[in-house]
Amino acid sequence: MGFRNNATGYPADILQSRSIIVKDNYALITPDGLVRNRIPGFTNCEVTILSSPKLGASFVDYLVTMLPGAKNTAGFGGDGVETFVFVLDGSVTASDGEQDFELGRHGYLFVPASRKLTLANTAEGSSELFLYKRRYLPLEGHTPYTVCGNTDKIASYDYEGMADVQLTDLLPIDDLAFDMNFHILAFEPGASHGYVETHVQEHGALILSGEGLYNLDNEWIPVREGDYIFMAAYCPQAGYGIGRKGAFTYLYSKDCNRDENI
Ligand code: UGY
Ligand code: MN
Repeated sequence: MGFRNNATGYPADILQSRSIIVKDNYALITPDGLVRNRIPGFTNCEVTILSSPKLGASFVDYLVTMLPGAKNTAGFGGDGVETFVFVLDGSVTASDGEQDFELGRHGYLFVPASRKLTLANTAEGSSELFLYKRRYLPLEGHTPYTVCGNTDKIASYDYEGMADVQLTDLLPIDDLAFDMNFHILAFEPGASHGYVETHVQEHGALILSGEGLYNLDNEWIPVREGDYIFMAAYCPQAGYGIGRKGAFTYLYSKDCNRDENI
């Protein structure tokens, strides 16, 4: 159901939803309930806002369908706001105002808060993007920089000693200039976290493939490709890869490298 899977009009069954919203704690947002948001600067784009401060997040996540000819030339972020784009499907030209980057499927670009991100669809059809912005927390003597990559070309590594759980880091993990990172976790069917995490960092997670059983504040919830999960600070969290659809993988953001204020 819903505009993202072209299933509008009367449903075959009663109205129902798998989405769960517990503000300031966690949310499961399924594709079915998403609606279009018109955002100034995004021309020929269908934009949906996922996490936002209204949900309890310090960041904003978006899904963007760039229709043929779509662009954002006004620029996204900048003036203290860092941005990140990940290509789920299709191809775009992304720029940090100084250099253009051609991003294909699973390509990404991080643009530091001193610059704006601009976008143009280069696919013949539509391109699907995951987009992120957050106010940057500066650290004296450290300056973040533009990072471009493609997750199909980055080596993953065993997650906390478990070979059937693979972790990929999208941004540098050894540079204090970065106040957040993006990662991909991939669980083979039957694999899981080693413990239920409880931590101060927040996550926005988009499930890229497979099915999982996810623990959010000690509720076990089935999730699958296309679902989006918000985990607020201190929300207990863990997952199992389940189902017959291959690895359960998700792209997620995590704040890092900063102390908490008192
Ligand atoms: O890095 C993390 O905190 C990650 N393991 N959390 C998660 O997958 N929910
Ligand atoms: Mn975590």
